Amino acid sequence: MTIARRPPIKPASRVQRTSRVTGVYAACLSWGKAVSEFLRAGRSRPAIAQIAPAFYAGVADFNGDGKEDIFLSQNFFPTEIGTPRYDAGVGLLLLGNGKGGFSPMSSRASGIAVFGDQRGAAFADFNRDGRLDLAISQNGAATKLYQNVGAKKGLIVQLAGPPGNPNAVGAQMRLHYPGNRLGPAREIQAGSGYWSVNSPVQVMGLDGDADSVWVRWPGGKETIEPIQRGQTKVRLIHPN
Ligand SMILES: [Ca+2]
Ligand SMILES: [Ca+2]
Repeated sequence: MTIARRPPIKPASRVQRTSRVTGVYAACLSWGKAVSEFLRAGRSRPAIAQIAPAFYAGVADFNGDGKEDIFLSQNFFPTEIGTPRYDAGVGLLLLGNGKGGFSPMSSRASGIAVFGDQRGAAFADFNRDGRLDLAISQNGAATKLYQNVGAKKGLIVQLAGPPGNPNAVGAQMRLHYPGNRLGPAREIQAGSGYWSVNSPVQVMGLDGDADSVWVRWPGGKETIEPIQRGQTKVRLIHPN
């Protein structure tokens, strides 16, 4: 893995101006076991993750090691009169160890440095190279798009859902490995934080040679799709 030697993520482009604040949030208690583990385990919650409020906590495998990581968008500028703005964060990537522990990456190591009033964020593999990319919005400033250049490539999984739900929102998926070992669960969701949504096309990090993809579809049906060693993408269709 090259993540320690060069930044895994680099700025790709500025996208657009973002929204204005319409509410006040102390912190974003987002979804996923990874987030709940992170919030529950004080020993795994490093100080740098607490130096500013976070509006977005996204769970995905940003370095492609098969273990879920967390990205926090940070800061909050429009505080009440008499309270200084919270501006100590630059966006924080925390690498998971698969056991509920998370280690923060420095901005220099991750390549992520957003100095403004961060709000929503979303992940997607916009260039389809098997590495998950990240967009981070700011209140009153440009949205930043970071292209992941250091992650190990993962398996791109696209689901075709049932009528009325073409992206299979609500589906869960896990990679299966020899020895009946399962990777972390990923869920397709229709919202991922403040005015943002992740791509329904998932990049599943590989922790070895997976042999199949397990999916629990909206409605409860379960399928197991074999995959070949070295396969880079798979498209699965809802079992009507
Ligand atoms: Ca990871
Ligand atoms: Ca990518």
